[in-house]
Amino acid sequence: MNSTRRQAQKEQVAIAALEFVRSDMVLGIGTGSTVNCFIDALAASGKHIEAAVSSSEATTGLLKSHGINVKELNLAGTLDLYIDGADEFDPYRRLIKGGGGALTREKVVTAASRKFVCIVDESKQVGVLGKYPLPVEVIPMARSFVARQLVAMGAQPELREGFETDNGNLILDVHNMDLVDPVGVEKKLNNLPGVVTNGLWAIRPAEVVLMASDEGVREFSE
Ligand code: A5P
Repeated sequence: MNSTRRQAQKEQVAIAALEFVRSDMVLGIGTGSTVNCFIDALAASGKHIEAAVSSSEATTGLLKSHGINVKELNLAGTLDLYIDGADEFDPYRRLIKGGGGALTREKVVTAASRKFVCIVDESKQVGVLGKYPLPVEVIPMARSFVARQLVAMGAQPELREGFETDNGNLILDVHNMDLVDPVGVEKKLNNLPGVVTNGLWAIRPAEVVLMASDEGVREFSE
């Protein structure tokens, strides 16, 4: 898919997501180019939200540039809704996320939210997760140890060069991980000392995926 078509789909799905937003909400907001379209659409819609809880410094900057009030998660309690993109989604709304490196805060805000509406263009749809390299955030001193464990699992970790997360950590992009059992892999990675977060959303998939295509926006939910 060419970049103009993809951009048009991101804008289309961003507008569709506005239907889930109520004016009294404290809304969780993710990170990435699709979410940036959503923030622009929210600002342009004139819809007022009470505040947003942001998943990254980049998102916080964009929200503030639109005059949207940003609230710390610690002061917000449970959120009704979280809106974010993904790098892949499967038929069970399980995801790979973290291409932008914001996976840890994204997973925390997901967990703090009652409903996760994931917004994607059609290039993100897969039958089985794993073509997109799986991001794993590690504390710096554990980088090599974790990489060896990932190799022992049959995968090929690659350090994301010159990148530091908002939490001061590193990202290993993991190629060729067998993700036929994404829940099992997510649990296994969660248990590796030194791993902060992995980019699998399988234990807690998105409740709703909105996918834009040339035929319009399709909703996947239970
Ligand atoms: C950010 O860390 C990611 O989880 C993003 O949600 C994901 O990479 C999707 O980004 P795009 O909307 O830019 O494709």
